[in-house]
Amino acid sequence: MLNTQLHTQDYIDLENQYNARNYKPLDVVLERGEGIWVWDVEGNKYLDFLSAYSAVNQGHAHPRILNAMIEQATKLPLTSRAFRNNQLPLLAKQLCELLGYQKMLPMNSGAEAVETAIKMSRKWGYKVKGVPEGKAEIIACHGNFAGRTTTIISFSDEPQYQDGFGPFTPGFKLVPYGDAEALQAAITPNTVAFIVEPIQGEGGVIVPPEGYLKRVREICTQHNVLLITDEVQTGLGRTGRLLASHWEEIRADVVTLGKALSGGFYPVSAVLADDNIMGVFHPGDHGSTFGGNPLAAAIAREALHVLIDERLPENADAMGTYLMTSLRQINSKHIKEVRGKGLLIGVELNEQAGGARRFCEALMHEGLLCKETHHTVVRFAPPLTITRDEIDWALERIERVFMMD
Ligand code: IF1
Repeated sequence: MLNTQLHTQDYIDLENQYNARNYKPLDVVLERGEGIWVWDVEGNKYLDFLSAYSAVNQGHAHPRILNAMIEQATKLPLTSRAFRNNQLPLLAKQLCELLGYQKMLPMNSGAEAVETAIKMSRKWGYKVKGVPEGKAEIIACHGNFAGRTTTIISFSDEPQYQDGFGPFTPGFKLVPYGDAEALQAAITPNTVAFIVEPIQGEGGVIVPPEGYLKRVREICTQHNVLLITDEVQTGLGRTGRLLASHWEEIRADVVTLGKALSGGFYPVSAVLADDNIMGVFHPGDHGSTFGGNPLAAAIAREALHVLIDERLPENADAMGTYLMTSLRQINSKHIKEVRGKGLLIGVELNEQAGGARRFCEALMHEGLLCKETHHTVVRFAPPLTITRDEIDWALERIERVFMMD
């Protein structure tokens, strides 16, 4: 079967027949991407307003990252960590210097970075803080999202993410998001860490009150609790700063990164921390076959260079402000609130709007791809390379769609 003869419906049928039904994607079958644009198998062009959940902050198929990938792929893709390679040390130095940490630990998916942060803070709790063995507690927030592993879903409060997957990993406690005093009240002598997204993405693009992270930082310091910021989605320019926590000028003890760390070419994630925390890991304690492989490291090195050279956080800040301001001016009966930071924007719809999905489908027919979250929120997160003219192009279509009945 030559795939040049297949059309949209054929791919949908094949996927439905042979692939697990754990997603319900829009019925668009993409085959090519360049910058902010993607093309489907029928030749239709779309503006990608999701950026693979912020993994392609640098735009699709960025030529510089592509070259780095090809060059490394032809030389040496994988060594395993049983041997050293000549890419990982350079990525480690670059990432640590860029974000101001003493050490990094490379993994692949965002969930693995979070798992690593959890293991690291538990071990820090026992070996450094002196928490009795088996008693470590980690506090997270209601509405959190940090991935799909069994341990991570153990602290999810989204029923669907847990349903049928127990028994769960103990040792987690939830507090309301945006409420620093609730965190303070929940801390016990056995609390080792607080894990928080600077903006909750999956939770519906929830921006906490100003000063929240600053206060959280103070509380964690005061109680000798590690502050873990999960910047897998908000990190690397998305919100208009290199890290979203830079908006409040705070420095977390542990940072998780993923998604855009590779510009979308490859799954690459990392955890950052200083020696006094990362030092709890000794040879053999933790690892991954693919984590820190030379292909991943070469891609991530270039993906980071592109972010800086093209001033993508700055562009996200400027374009995000413009997009958000313009969205707020749309006079639609369906829109309840527009919120976000930089180019991570959520449009919350009214109860009567009939759900966000139909707006995403209508936007797709207008040539704009985006994804609903939590049924009532349409999320807008284009690549950070987007220009003002391109935002105007999008706004014209967004406005038309939000004016429908
Ligand atoms: C899915 C949303 C985005 C994340 C944060 C860790 C991870 C994620 C803050 C794990 C992943 C994803 C995964 C993807 C959908 C998605 C998502 F819709 F759930 F909310 F991005 F907006 N921390 N987010 O947002 O990273 O292991 O996936 O690499 O699971 O369907 P991962």
